[in-house]
Amino acid sequence: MDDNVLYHGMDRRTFVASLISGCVIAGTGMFSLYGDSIAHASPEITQPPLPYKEDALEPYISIKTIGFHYGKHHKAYVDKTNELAGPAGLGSLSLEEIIKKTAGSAGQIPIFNNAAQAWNHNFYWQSMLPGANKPNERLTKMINASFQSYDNLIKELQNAAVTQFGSGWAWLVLEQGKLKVTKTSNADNPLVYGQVPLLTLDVWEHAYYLDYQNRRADYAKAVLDNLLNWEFAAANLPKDA
Ligand code: MN3
Repeated sequence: MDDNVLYHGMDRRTFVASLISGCVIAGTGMFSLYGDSIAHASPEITQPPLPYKEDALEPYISIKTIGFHYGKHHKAYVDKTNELAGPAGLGSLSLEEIIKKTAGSAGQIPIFNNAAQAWNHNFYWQSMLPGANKPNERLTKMINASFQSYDNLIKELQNAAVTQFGSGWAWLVLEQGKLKVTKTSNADNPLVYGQVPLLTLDVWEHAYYLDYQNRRADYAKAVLDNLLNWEFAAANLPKDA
């Protein structure tokens, strides 16, 4: 075997010196060098724990849906991001950095899709909370300025959720100091448009099909009326917005 392959481009003397100084670690069936592993290591993107128990959003979202959605779909996006980002030289970046770095790059679509989906789901779980809560005074003023009323905002979010064609997301974002409702397709994400996401609603079929089958509107209404986490939205507002 070619030494250059085995030792990642280092000559044998450097390799042995690295071994002695403790800078070589055993990887999966082959040696990987420490310096090399900083540039190419698998990133350690982790799936944050759910902020509540799996049955906490019942009866609006069932424990069965959460089990599949968090335990299978979301986990798969995190795993795939870790699998793809390291070999692409993005191993030392945070999830948000991976998203921004790969957005719009034709050769990196699979990495972007998985990283953005991992991030979007992190954000989605936090966008919901069992038990009704309301926007604080600061957010209420901003909502009234942009939508005239809270009810109008909810109508716009409902409309975005229902009219998103195919898989995607409905969002409440801050753009140039004003609140705005948007929708994105598939994995796409407001971060790459310079917007600040405040809340999101997953409208992929896997988010609602077990509970609502084809009735996306009923799922959206149930979440918007009962589960929005306005404390999370307020915490996402920049201090100077
Ligand atoms: Mn989803």
